[in-house]
Amino acid sequence: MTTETEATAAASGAGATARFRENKQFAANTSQERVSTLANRVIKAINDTVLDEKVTYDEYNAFKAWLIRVGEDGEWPLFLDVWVEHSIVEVAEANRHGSKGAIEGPYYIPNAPVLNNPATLPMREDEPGTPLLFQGQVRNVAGEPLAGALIELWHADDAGFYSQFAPGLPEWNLRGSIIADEQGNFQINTMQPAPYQIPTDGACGALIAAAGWHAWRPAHLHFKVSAAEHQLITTQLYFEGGEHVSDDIASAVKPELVLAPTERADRQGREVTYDFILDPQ
Ligand code: MBD
Ligand code: FE
Repeated sequence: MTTETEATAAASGAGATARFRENKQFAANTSQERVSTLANRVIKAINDTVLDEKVTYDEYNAFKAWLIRVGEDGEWPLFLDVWVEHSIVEVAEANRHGSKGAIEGPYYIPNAPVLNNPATLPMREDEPGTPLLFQGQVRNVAGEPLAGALIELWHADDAGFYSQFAPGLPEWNLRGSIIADEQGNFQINTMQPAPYQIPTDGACGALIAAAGWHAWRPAHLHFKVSAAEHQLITTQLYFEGGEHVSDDIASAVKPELVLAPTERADRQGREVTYDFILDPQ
């Protein structure tokens, strides 16, 4: 048993909440009218549920207690990113033509170490798992290479844990910022991630258990890809045939985002090619 298995909901939730506060700027200039419209709709959706489903006082109090616990466990980022963010992405990319986007999730950290191409993500000397060579090109929608594009990649390890959100992992384990070459090409060596399980000991885990759902996301790689004068895309890639590719609890899998790696000629792991296409700004 490694120290990673001691990861707790409260620790990863508190980390995700603190990170969110540090990183995000909020839409402070939203009009009164817009706030009123959105708040009224959410409140109405809850009231409609109560009336349609004839929610009892016991159920209302269980709901209230659960909401309080979500905050105590620091799991608002996790809850929202698992059950809401996929719709935000759908709205955000309605008019984009480049590569499909996917949810960011709660575990992005900006300013990971910059690595020149070809790159190897920071990892432990004895990092467990199957080596994965991830390579491709960044282009614009006209098919022209985007020299010097930035590919930020972060993902879980072979046990399903993210550095900085589980104990016992080096700070930047399996996180890096890779600069594509003059042809927009990149080659990144990493380790195949494992599926991710929502912490079972927090408020989200309690909801999942009470509802009889499963707690899993398929194995995935997270990306932010950007280039001058182009729209940044946030996306994820998955692995064909992997567990939970067809029933991701976060509803974030799209067919265009499923990779089919092949065994490398040198038999030193697997490799796959995927190109990122960015829309103009
Ligand atoms: C993850 O790794 C993730 O990507 C999302 C969206 C939610 C929880 C954990
Ligand atoms: Fe993730």
